[in-house]
Amino acid sequence: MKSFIAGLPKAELHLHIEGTFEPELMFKLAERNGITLPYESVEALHKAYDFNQLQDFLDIYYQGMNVLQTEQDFYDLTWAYLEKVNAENVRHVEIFFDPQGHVDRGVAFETALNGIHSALQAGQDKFGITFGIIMCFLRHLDEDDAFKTLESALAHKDKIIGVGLDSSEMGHPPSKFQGVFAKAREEGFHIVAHAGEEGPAEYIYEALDLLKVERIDHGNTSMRDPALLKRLSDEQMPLTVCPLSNTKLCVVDDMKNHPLPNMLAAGLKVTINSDDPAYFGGYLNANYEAISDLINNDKENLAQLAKNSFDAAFISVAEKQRLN
Ligand code: ES4
Ligand code: ZN
Repeated sequence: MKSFIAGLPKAELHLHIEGTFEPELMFKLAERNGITLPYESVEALHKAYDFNQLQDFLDIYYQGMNVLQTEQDFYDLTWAYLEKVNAENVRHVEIFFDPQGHVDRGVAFETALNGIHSALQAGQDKFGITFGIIMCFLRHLDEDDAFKTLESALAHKDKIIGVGLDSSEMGHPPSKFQGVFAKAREEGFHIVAHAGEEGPAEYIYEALDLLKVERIDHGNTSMRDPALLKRLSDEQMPLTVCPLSNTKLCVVDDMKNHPLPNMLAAGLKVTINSDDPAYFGGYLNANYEAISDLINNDKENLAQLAKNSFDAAFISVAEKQRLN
């Protein structure tokens, strides 16, 4: 099954580039930038990756990204990810970055964006991996801050295809960002949002109705609402599901109880993704492997999930057919 999964052409649609920051590279860049990490070793850092909920992870994730200072750092981070997924037969990536996580500590929007973009361009040239960049607003910050971030992005529409919403979900519903997403839509950006990872099904309705998302990132708590499941199925609204993230952040208590089979039974357009692979213990193939048993190691089901990843991507029909 491992080799079948490895051989499938796949797209990754839910990946935070800052979440691909492996401890080894973190220590290397910390040294290059004269930063002392609050951990003695790679092993000590690994040991800190023990989370009971989303916020536990986010605290460590924001601490880790402090090491990223220069355009070269962002390039090296992105390049390391591309080398990994190229070996996994990932053919297309749509990756998130968190501009506010950098700008708020004095690193220019362009430093992050240009480093990420030039590595993706090099990856397309060398490996043939096509790409899009989606910037996410941090939902724990206010809407004014998101508006400022959107303003910064307008000069870079050639490099940014979409806008998303991430960070601490509880207490920060999509409705808080209705205005800035309306503006992002007017400006022609694709729209996605994390919803229903920890937050209630109500947040998924808000993402659909108020933000007018084209995909739901996670969407797990839709399982509690049959009417919502019917709607997601009727609309064939893609869900970017992240199995290893779900168990690592205790959204799901055990992979045996992952809702994926029920999502498929409900007719949802599910895709499999890695979210923050350096923190959650596996890249894309590992996420497919994690759920393979749950769908009886059925090759047709696995191939369908991979096909869904192209169907749900922000690419033309011709590209979907070429890549899949
Ligand atoms: C995230 Cl797993 C997850 N959820 C919400 N925000 C995030 N940012 C990075 N990873
Ligand atoms: Zn995510």
